[in-house]
Amino acid sequence: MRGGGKGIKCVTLSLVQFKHYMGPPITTLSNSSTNMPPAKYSRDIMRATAAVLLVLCLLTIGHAWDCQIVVDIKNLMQIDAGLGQVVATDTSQIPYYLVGDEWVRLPGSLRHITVGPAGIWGVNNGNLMFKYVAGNWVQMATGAKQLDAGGAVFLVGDNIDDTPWCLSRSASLGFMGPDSPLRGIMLPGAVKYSSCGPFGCWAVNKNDDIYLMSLNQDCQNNGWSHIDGKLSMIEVATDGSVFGVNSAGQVYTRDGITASKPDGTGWRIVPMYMPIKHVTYDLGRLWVVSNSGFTMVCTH
Ligand SMILES: [Ca+2]
Repeated sequence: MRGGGKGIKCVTLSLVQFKHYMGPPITTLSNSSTNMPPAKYSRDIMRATAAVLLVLCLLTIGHAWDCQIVVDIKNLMQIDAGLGQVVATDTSQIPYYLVGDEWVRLPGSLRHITVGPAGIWGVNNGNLMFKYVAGNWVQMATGAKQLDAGGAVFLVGDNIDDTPWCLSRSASLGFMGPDSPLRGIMLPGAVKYSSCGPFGCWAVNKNDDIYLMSLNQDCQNNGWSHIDGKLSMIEVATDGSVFGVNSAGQVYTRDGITASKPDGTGWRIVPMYMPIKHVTYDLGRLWVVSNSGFTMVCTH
């Protein structure tokens, strides 16, 4: 399936118009002997219009994503990709890890899972937080609603009251069980979903307002900066790319993000044929989960 978006539809439309302008209506005009010059003029205008439309649409297609439905998994709740790995949970709270085309079931029951430089982490229905260690889940003492291992060194979770916090690089990498030293540092503000990358952590609050914070490996920071727009979830890739979904199910990506301009330059829509509830990006692949339970992987 090509779910890449308006670019494909646009070319189809312009070819139909092109055919329409170059076909029978033009001939009819040309054959009406009473009015040759205007007919030729009209034909030229129409040709030019069709050509311009075609060029515009080909420009659009340059930004389009080509999406394929992932047929081997259904009813995903959420998906996360990082460092070449892909993990997901479904609506029955079963965690999965992608191997080849096969979605291998991981042990336990989770409603949120994340993979990245900080390892593989998850949260269960009771807001208990776990790290994947030697093929099993070991529990961390702190509760969380959602967390992200996508930062270069640390992860940020959101407690059930939306209080964000940060685990230092040494604590997140070194965590191996209940006896590990644990120093979570509370962050200011209230966020419902957050995700970290090499140039900072992005978050959204309960009003879908968007914020960005830069943290060092010991969680030192200068607070949140407000970013324009509204999103209901947001994910940062290991390369710093940012993708999010708004309450209408539209997917957006942030343009112009660099180390020296971590907030980028503006939002750009990623056209999708159906409403999307979750998105993640890693190594050229955009993974999306639709409201209706389809999972698609998109490239461009
Ligand atoms: Ca992530």
